[in-house]
Amino acid sequence: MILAYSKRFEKEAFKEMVKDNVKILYRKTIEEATSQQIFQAVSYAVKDIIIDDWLATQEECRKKDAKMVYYMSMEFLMGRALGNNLINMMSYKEVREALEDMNIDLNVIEDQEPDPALGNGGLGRLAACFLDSLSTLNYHAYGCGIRYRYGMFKQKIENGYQVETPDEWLKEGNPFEIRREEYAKEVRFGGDIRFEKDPETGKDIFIQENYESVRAIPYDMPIVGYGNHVVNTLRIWDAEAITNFSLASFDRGDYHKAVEQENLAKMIVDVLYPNDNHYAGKELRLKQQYFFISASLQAMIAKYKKHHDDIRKLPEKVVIQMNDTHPTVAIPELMRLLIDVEGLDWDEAWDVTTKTCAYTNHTIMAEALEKWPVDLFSRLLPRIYQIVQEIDRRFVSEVRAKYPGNEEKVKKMAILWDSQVHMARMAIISGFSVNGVAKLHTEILKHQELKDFYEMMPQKFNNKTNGITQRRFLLHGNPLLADWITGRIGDGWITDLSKIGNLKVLVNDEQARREFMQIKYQNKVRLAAYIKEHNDIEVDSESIFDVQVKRLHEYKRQLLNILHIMYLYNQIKEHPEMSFYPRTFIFGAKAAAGYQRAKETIKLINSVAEVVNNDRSINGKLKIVFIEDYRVSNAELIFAAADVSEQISTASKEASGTSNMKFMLNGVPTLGTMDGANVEIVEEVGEKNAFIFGLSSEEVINYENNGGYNPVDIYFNDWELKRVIDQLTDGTYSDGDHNMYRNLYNSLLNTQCTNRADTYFILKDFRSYAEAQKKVEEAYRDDHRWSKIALMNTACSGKFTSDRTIEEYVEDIWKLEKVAVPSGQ
Ligand code: 26V
Repeated sequence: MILAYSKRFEKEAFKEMVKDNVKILYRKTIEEATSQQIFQAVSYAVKDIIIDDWLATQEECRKKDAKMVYYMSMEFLMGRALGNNLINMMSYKEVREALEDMNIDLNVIEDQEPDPALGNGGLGRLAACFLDSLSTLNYHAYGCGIRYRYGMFKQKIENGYQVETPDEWLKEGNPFEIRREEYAKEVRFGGDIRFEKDPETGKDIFIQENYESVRAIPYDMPIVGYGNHVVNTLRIWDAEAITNFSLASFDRGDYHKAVEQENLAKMIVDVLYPNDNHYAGKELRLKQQYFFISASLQAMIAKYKKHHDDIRKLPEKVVIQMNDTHPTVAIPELMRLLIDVEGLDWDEAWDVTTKTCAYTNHTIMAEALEKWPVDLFSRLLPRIYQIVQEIDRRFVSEVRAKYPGNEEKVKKMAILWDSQVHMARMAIISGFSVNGVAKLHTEILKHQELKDFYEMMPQKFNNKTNGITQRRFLLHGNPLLADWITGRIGDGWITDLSKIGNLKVLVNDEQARREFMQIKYQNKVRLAAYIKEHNDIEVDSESIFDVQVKRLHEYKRQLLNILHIMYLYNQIKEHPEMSFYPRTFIFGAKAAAGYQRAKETIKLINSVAEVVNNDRSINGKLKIVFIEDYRVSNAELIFAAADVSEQISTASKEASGTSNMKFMLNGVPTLGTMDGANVEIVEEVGEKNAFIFGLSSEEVINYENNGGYNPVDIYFNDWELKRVIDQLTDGTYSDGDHNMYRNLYNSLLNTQCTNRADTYFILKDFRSYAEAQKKVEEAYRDDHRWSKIALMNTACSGKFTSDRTIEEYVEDIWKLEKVAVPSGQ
């Protein structure tokens, strides 16, 4: 007999727990409770069971004194917790049956949970996958971030336009979190720095005066490993005012200060900045960064000192991974804590800091590079700024020693340059590791963007190709396929995705392929029902589901996709007799609220959809669906149901991409450029199981550096493409309005608009994209061939698990040891 994960998940016991919780929380019987109340009751029951393992994990890690990683990130795009926790506790089916006994549908209950959307896109979701893998692989880890009151905005589509509404994810309370009042920390901003000599030691003591401060209060969320009783912690910080004055005797000054601090505290954690790959330089953003970093590092040092007395040995027990430059103030803040609080001298503190911090780069987009004006930075963080100056001073003299007379090097490498603090430079100079997120991306960093640093310190650079967790994106998101795979090759793939390669032998087994495609079809029906419910559009589940879901950004080229759809529509209209396999083009994308062209692209997609979907003359051959509020929960349905994975960024611009991997895992071939991790996907699956087109990254970079590309030449030489582009301004998709898409039109053709027209080579790649799309259609018409392609994609996806990525981080950067945890029951 297989033992239950926990006795408390056994049917009758679990049912009792849920009933008790409904009674205690709501004074109701299970029959009277609403779905939301049942969700809360079930979640509390699950949390209760998790807590025993959580305690056991802490205890084991303490006993073993295992080194741990602090994964510092402004974003954790966790997605819903209930279903995932049940999956990882191997109790999803038991709980589903227990609830069925009480006439409750677990799917409905799961749907009550808001998506904790504390992230924008790839970078935040990667952090969430990493936490899942860390726990599953028995490593001790903390995720540290911010408990934003409002996460990523909710997207509504009104009249074709994106409308943002607040994401009130905490409205009903979060049953999985625990507030840890006892670990609150104070964080100080602004004021003046005065220094005194310590009469005993003669050392400088730095005293901050006239500052504002807030209290940081941690909320802990459990991160449950798969089937191993390991529970790590995601610690997200809330802010409160420090009210240490007496209300009875307040004078005006105190009162004003109190109100100000109250406001500061509220504002700091109020909202996640909804920008992705675009840096805006907002003061509040820097406050957020310092707030969670200072609190996390204070907590980290306090935890270390509980069981260790030599702070110089900190790097033996902890490592800090900085998720992009957003947490880079960790470097000067750690220096400050070591020098000003722990009493180390500069060299000792520098030794500790540089052995503790490592940096991951996630983008080469110039507009995403984080830089802070010196006046803002020094006003907000006066002591931190002094430390940055000293780090910079020492580094610049190293550069001058190494490259005498070469001031160009200083200009390109100094942390402080042009009255700005360059965060990536600080991260590279002060960390012991710099990694990119896919092979191609890392090569571009080494030889283009970060060339000077690579030349000076090549040993720091390494690649860690991203990955995704198969637990959420297959086991939870695609239960039919997960069961089928387990039936065929056993369940080893759940914790060792390389085993999925055992499916390769089935590629010539017709029966197996038929079953595989049958599951795909059922998932398409499931998504079609979602689309019917949310968009009121009927889609044909027999048509090709061609999907592009990701943040809306010009470099990701949703515009190329929709222009091509406009082109297909023209063709079908012109040649009604032409053979054309029915297609459903599915989009999902949020645009940053202030990103005009991105928003225009959403409107364009919806306008084309409106025209095409209502044109009865094309017999439903083309359908276009824009899925509102694309997020982790509906993503799971989408990946499972897709036939074609659109990964069409301008080569060199997408650092890695991770949706490409989620599609692949679910048996979806890539239609894409040789960019980011697409390159490695093709390497794994083979060219004949992917559809590749477009300029290479070398070609793009070459045009960027040397010129020689003029989209206007293409426009005048390709009348079909010209017609599509002209349709942007001739009123076809705008009820006669000639200006609605003028910006998009200009972005493609008008040099005055940007430094170069068609910055992202849409016209250049158009024909090659259209060709690749034709090949997709051809392949799809051939059932045999297509089912092989689909199955091969799943079978070759083993490399792209975040488990592999995490093992590489552990081996090359973090040097952690595994911790075994006995069941906490
Ligand atoms: C930058 C900024 C600038 C300030 C405002 C908020 C904000 C938020 C995010 C970013 C940088 C985003 C970088 C990013 O998400 N990169 C993506 O990282 C994925 C995981 O490594 C990777 O798969 C994607 O290719 C890459 O675009």
